[in-house]
Amino acid sequence: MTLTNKNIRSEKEGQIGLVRLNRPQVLNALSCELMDELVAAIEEFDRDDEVRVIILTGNEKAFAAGADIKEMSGEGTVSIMLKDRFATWDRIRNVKKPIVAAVSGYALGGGCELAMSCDIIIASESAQFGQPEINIGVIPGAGGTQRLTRVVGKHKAMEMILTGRPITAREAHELGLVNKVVPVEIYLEAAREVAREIAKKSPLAVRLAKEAVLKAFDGSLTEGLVFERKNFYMLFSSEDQKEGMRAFLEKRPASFTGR
Ligand code: DAK
Repeated sequence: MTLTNKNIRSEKEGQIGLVRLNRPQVLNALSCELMDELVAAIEEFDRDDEVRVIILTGNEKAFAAGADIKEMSGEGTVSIMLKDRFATWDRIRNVKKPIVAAVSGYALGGGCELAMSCDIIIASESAQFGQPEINIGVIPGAGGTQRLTRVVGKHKAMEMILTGRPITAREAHELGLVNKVVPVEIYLEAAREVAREIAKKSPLAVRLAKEAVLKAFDGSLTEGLVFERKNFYMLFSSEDQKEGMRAFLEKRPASFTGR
């Protein structure tokens, strides 16, 4: 069974629920509409008793190049707070079944955060992970400062978040951000392989194991996310956010003033 929405495709492969981001013209930029469709598809597989593991993927060139900058560029602090888009992202945290991210190409900004919201990450050799928000005058807003720091440690997270420079799949593997790096031709198959292995286990044990592992990250993660959100919202009052996003859309270097 294959379901095609405007921005995603989802199909059931026996016990695996496969969701593909499908906005290739903008490197799978995560628009609000795409996120709504994506989360609805994941939740449907989470409810489906036949499905044991969910795989989330993009295409060879891009897992996702981040939130949709065009959509975000006109936002101010109040408008972006009122839209409460984080509510959609939070729903991914409540998914009970394991989610395997199969990442090739760009996993940047919200794309990197989306991969980190999954439970296992299989990367192709061409994958690159990064938090480049600093280049457009903002900071990671969907958990990047918290999740990346917990996985790779303070100094590497600082370097990635403050310089905006991405890392290769191999570096990500060395840092423990990625489970496995494989040639681009087989990254999706490698994700299926691990999904099939997990699908053989007791679904109840898998569910409780996932819940318990995530507990190790919780507690102050919630506080951290609230803190990060406050700062993220605040930046939408700045001239630098407007300039950074405008410069990206106009394909020119940004000129930041610190205001
Ligand atoms: N948004 C919108 N369009 C994008 C995009 C993005 N993030 N990334 C790429 N595109 C578009 C480009 O504008 C271009 O469109 P056209 O010019 O063809 O119309 C098309 O995709 C192809 O991109 P390029 O021509 O730039 O392709 P290149 O191969 O030259 O470069 C690149 C690839 C990935 C290096 C480059 O596209 C790039 O730097 N992209 C932006 C990466 C980035 O800064 N990502 C972080 C965005 S901020 C939130 C949740 C999450 C977030 C925020 C809020 N809430 C719940 C409130 C997350 C924020 C972010 O992710």
